[in-house]
Amino acid sequence: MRKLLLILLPLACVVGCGRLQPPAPYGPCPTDAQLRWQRMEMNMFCHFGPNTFSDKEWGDGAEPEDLFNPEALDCSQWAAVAKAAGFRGIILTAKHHDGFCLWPNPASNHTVAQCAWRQGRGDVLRDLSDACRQAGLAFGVYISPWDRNAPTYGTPEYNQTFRLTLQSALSSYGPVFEQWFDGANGEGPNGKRQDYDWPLFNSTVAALQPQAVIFSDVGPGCRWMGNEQGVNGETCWSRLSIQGFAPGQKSPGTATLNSGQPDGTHWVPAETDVSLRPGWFFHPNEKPKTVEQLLGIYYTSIGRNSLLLLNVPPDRRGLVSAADSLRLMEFRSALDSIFSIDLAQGARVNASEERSPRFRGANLLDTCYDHYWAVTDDNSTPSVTLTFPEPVTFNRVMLQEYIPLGQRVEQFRIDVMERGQWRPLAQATTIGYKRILLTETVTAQAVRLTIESSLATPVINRLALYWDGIYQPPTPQNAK
Ligand code: FUL
Repeated sequence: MRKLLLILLPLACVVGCGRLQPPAPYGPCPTDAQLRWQRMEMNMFCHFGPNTFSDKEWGDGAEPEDLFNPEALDCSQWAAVAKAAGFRGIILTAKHHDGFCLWPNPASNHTVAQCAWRQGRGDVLRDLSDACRQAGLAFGVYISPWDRNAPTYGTPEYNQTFRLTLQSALSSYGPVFEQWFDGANGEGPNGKRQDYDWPLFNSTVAALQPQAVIFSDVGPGCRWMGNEQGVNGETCWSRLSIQGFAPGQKSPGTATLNSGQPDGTHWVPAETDVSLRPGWFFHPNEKPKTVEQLLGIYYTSIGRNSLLLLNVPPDRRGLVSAADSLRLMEFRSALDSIFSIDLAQGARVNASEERSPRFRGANLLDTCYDHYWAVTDDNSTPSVTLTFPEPVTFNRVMLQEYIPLGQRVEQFRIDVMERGQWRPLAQATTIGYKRILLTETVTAQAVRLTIESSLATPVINRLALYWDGIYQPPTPQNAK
């Protein structure tokens, strides 16, 4: 008997203690900076520069510096609009393809320092980084390697010029949360294309701003999701195999970028860049998207495991236009009206299994990010039922995987109980950081989530239900 105890006791401890421990991470996982970035959910993009004044989308680099003349520039107004709309950070086109630098870049002769605006002493990066700091917003920069003005573009020397450009932009304006690299690689003033030195560019950013998440078609911090319409894949993995690929023409196909890869070797989550207006730069004749369109984009970006980077182009005065700020406030109030009441709160939660009381099913209703539901390691198909004191009416189901431990779920379903009968409501593939399902309107006594397939034991930290009376998803009849 003693012998048996001696064998069984350590065994029980191994099993029991394992249940007390969190599940082991699965596959590549986000860094702290990537996790912080993902949790920002919605950031503002600002395309601003000579194109704002020439009414173009791509300048040719020959624009006179004095064209840039935002007489009423007020970055604190941009920040105030961004803050009120619920953005967490702002990314500015510090240098677009025309090469004009919105800050006095010593590595270029085509900058704010060469123009009459503010007697050559203006600095939009200074103004915006200060305004962001004061408003409690993060600050990021877009810097295009394609340069239609730089005389050395198309020669190895340009890579060094671009390194100095990065050095100047990234060392004088405080912390930068995201460095946005455009993969565009057209011809420069001498008709040549540049062979970009991406390892040099990325290492320069990493040395100066180690916390900055680097965006490009293939990361390494986050990836382009393959289109500029705001539509991520219904299946969207945050993993991607990036070895042997580069931004631009050497990137994986757009379909791969749109859905990521379940077996991808790196954590490179999707970012959705899309403009509030038809163009990226401000054009007086264009109008902002409708609230309906913005809600649609919200669902196909944030609702499909992506961060939303919404472009709000300041106008020629250097201000966010009244039409745009009004539309953003309408968008914000629509989001608040949909997502401020989680109809799942107050439900009784019954999980098919709980790893231990610490990882109980009720954690799904707990809004603390680090509280999640988990089961034992060999169980990858658990289910959990929420039973309501009174039937609830909803048409949106929101789920979150606890991504610090990786992304796992590859198929799940939602069933509902109406008048004592269970019936299927929805089935979908990935969850990731956040997934929002658009369902028919249903009044249910209970809701059941079943994980049907998962690459490793699932780790889910949120299940919420909402009612959206504003956005009508396209049906086959009304789809364009
Ligand atoms: C593209 C650019 O060519 C567009 O002008 C814009 O900046 C967009 C965000 O990225 O590659």
